Order: sequence, then structure tokens, then C-alpha cells
Amino acid sequence: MTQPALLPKSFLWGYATASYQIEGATDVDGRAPSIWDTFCKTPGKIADGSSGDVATDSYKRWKEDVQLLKSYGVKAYRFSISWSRIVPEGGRRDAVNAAGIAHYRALIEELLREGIVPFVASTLYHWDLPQALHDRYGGWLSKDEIVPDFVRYADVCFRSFGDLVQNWITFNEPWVISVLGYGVGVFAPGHVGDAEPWIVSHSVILAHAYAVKLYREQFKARHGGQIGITLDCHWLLPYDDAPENQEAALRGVAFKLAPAPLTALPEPTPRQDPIYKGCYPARVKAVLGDRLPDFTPDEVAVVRGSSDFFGLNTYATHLVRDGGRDELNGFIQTGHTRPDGTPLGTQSDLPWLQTYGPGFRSLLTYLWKTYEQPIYVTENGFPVRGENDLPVEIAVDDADRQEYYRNYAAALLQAVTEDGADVRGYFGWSLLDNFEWAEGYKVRFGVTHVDYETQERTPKKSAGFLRQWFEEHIAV
Ligand code: GBH
Repeated sequence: MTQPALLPKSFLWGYATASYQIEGATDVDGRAPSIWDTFCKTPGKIADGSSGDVATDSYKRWKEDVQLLKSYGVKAYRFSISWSRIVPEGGRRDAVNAAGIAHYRALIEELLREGIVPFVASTLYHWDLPQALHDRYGGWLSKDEIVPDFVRYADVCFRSFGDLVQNWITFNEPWVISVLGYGVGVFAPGHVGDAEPWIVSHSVILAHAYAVKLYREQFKARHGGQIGITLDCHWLLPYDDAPENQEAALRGVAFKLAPAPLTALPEPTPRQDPIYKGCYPARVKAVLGDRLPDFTPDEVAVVRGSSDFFGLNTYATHLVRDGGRDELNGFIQTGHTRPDGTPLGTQSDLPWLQTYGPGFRSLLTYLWKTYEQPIYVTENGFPVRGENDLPVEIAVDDADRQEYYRNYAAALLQAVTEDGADVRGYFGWSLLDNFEWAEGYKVRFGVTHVDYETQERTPKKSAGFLRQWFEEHIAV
């Protein structure tokens, strides 16, 4: 009799959140504003005119959140640290805030007491740049200022939490920070530009790399941890067999993963030339030309191999055609209807997200073969269409979210057991319904329903589904 295929015993799973999306308490315990506080107060930027001022009140309700995690049977929790709570004014000569450190220390200690790994516990940057740094020198636009400021903030975090945290992520989604924040302008700080995004992502890659260098030189030996970066990527399928659409799909992936060739492999390899030579992917360079900054030889040496794993946030698959005016994505047009008129999968509450498990499997296998790095899926999830209009008793019966997780979990298992992809962890997005950035509170990604009037938390059925699925599919 054949044994059912299982994930390895060491496989970690749990849920992810981000500071600004859940914490609230934006003026408590010495926290100073971040660019998201400012952005939310700009009329017209957030769909329902809301902000993260209260969110799910998790800065105060964190014990309740840890109990929820425990009741869901998770092994790990991914959360992010707010720079504005640790160094409120942000800079390398600015004061460190003891109250902010005490807060995260208490949370981490509580997780450990409950047997939950603060895995990837700590994303240092999930988009909430201290406003003071933006005002002082333009934030990510000033490489020579922001890199040392970020490294100093990272140093404070490594010193304050490094004895308890063995898993670190520097940045959440450089593509979103740069392209949506400084190109399209739909995320903070809301700039629109055609050169700015590439200056910003250059700074982010360097800030990441120098923080990793610091960790490896001064903390890793003592604390034995690992450190990496999280990129976001959809899987892109050519719309049809047309060669230009096949090429467009490859180009689209290259745009999303532009930092990866630089950070993933310790040594250049001839196999995937020329992208491992310490330059951006050739397909990206071909579109952007001189707007893509160069790395100095010293920088190349620091950047190359600067991630111990591949952190992946992924939600959707898109069908891709060549052309259009979308330079920031490499001149591709995306859709989700096949040539025969059928939809790719169940529609979510957001136009860009449909259920399509096979794309998740393809992406995991592609990343493993291309970068040969252990993968942690650091976000994956689904907002059910119209869920915000439903009363809680109905909303918790989240059939489409369960279908999504059933498909993606099956794809994960196939990628690991049939394709040999070294995937070591999986985090659902998200533990709670929360502040969904420019969508405000209208779009709900949680496996827990949150009543924003009372802050009452109610588990949805998907939480039970995932608990049972991982119980059945991780080796004991
Ligand atoms: C994640 O980003 C974020 O890390 C998380 O904070 C957020 O709550 C979650 O998504 C849910 O949205 O131009 O077609 O890609 C995922 C990356 C970037 C995917 C923005 C959707 C907009 C449409 N997202 N993107 S598209």
C-alpha cells in the first residue's frame, strides 16, 4: 500500500499580518507617524476614507490574537515590526523608543510560551516608513541616507529580539513599495513617476543587503538564525501560443522578480546567464535602459547571495498578452478569461484575484528550479466576493475561501512531493480581517471575521479547514 504523500515534519505553517494593517494605536507609547498615516489622511486615496488609526486594535489585543493563533493549531506566526515604534523619527542618530521594543518583546515571549515559532516573525519593513525620513530627504529616493538609517533600525531589532527570533525578513514586496508607491501612486507616499520606482527599488535592495551583512557578521553565529527577503509574484501564463505573448509572460515575471537574481544565488551560474552576474534581468534592462541604476562592484558583492531563502507572497495567476501602455510591468496586459471565454477560476472580491491552484504549483516549481533556494510562502489568501455586505453568521461560512485554500494546499503538496520543490513553510493571509490598504476595510482577507464596531473576533470555517488540512498533511 502506498503511503499518502506528506509534507516534512519540520514544515511550518501559520498566518501572516502586518503592523499598519492590524495594530491601530497610532499615537500610543511614543509611535510617530509613518507615510501611511499621512497617505490615509489625503482625500481620495483610501476607498472608504478610512485609516489604520484603529484597525483591529491589535496593539492592545495582542494576547487575544495569540490565543486565536493557538486555537487554530498553527506552528508559526509572521508579523511585522513598525519602524515608527522602534525609532519614531527613523534616522540613525534618532532616539530608540523603549516602549515600542517592550511591546514586540512581550508579543514574541507570549508566542514562544504558547509554542508558536515567531517564524519570519519579523518583517522589518511592511511599507510603513517613518514620515520624518520622507520629509527629511525623500525616504527611499535617497540611497545614501536611507540605507544606513534602515541598517541602524535593523541593528536595534537584532539586538532587541535576536535572542528570541531565529527567522528574519527584511522587506515585504519591493515591487509594491517602488512601483505602487512611486510609479502608479496608489500606495504611500503616492508619487507618480517613471524613474522614481527604479531608484527606490535600488535603495530597498541595498538596504536589505547591508542589513543581512550586519546580521551575518554580528548576530548569526550567536543566534543561529536565518534572514531573507519576501517578493510578491503572480504566476503569469501566456494567453495563447503566440510567441509575443509567451515572451510577454517571461518579461512580466522578470519585472516582478527583478531583485531576486541579485539576492538569491551565492555565486553566478552560467546556467541562467546573464541574470546572475549581479545585474538586473536582461528583459527588464531592455525595457528600462539607463533608468535602471547600476550597482558598484562593492555593492554587487554585498547584494549577491544576500537571502537565505526565497520569501514568496503570491495570490493569483494572470493570462498575459504583449503590449499596452503598462511600462511598470514590462508592457504586458493581464486578464483572467481564457481565449474560449471561460474564467480562470472563482472570482474574489478584487479584480486581480481568482482561484487557480495549478498556477501556484507552477510558480513554486519555477522558483525552486530557477533559484535553488528553500521557499517560504509568506502570504497566500482570498477575499470572498461580497463578504463585507454579509452578516457575521453568514460571512463565517466562507465556501469560496475554503475552495481557494483547498486548491492551493493541494498545489503546494504536489510541488513538494511530486516536483521536489523545497518549500519549508506556508502562511495564510491573513489571521484577521484588517485594513486592506487603498481598499480600506471593505475587502476582507481574514480567516477570522472582525466586527470593526466591537472588535469581536469570530473564526471563519476556513480556519478550521486549514487546521485540519495541515494536521493531515504534515508528517509526525
Ligand atoms: C499583499 O500584497 C500585501 O503584502 C498585504 O499587505 C495585502 O494585504 C495583501 O497583499 C492582500 O492584498 O497590479 O494586478 O498586481 C500582494 C501583492 C500587490 C497584489 C498589488 C495585487 C494590485 C493589482 N499585491 N496588486 S496588480
